[in-house]
Amino acid sequence: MIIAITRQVSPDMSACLLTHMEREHLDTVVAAAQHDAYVDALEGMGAEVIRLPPEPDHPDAVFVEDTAFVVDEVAIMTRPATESRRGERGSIEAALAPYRPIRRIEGPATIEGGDILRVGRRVFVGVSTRTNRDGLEAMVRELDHFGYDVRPVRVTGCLHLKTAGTHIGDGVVLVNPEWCATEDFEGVQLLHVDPDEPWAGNAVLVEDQVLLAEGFDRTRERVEHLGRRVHVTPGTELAKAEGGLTCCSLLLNRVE
Ligand code: CIR
Repeated sequence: MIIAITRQVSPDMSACLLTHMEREHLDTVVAAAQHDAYVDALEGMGAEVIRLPPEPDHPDAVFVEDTAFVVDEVAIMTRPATESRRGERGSIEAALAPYRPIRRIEGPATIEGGDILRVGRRVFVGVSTRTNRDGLEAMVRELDHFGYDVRPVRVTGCLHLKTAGTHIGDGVVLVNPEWCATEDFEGVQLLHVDPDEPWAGNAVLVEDQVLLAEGFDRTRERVEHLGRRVHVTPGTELAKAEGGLTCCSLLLNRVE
């Protein structure tokens, strides 16, 4: 069973951080409806969803993925690069504490969950504007003794590594090769997104099912061609805050 920790959209979401995108009008009512659809989709895929209340003082708090990285052995609280996002961590740590021992990344490391891509026992860490080399090294220290092989991947054209690519099961990473150094991926198979769908690489894997954002039909065909069952959900309003699908949940295996 997969547990998905989610958090409702902040009423102040339109004040979100933006790095690679221009600010557009963001309708928080539409964003909240899309978030509800996302939660429904996760439930439809068999996840048990925990819905945390919104954080009115943290516009980006819906993007819970960035505050932690969870494996079966441990939950590691990250250290977001922007001070404004660090206050999101307390409530996430409290939500994770019943399930995992907690570790915390300390400065000068900065690292955000959107830059951490696990494929089995390999953990790829995006070196980006949000995750620095100290962040990478901190992850090696935290995970090496559990037998995880942690390696860097250079992020070149987007916010986080997982904006560019995500694991869609069986060691396959769905990726936009324009946005990260794909030669840094070792030991995985790459499936490129359709070149006309640059944002399609951010997919959520629940067991053996894949959730894609609506509107990426050509990439969807590529994923289905691999035999995956694909679900879709609307993500346009959340995308205006530079967030994708993975950002909106922290997934963990229920470990007995
Ligand atoms: C930020 O800039 O931090 C938010 N507006 C978007 C975070 C998206 N998170 C993710 O890709 N994991």
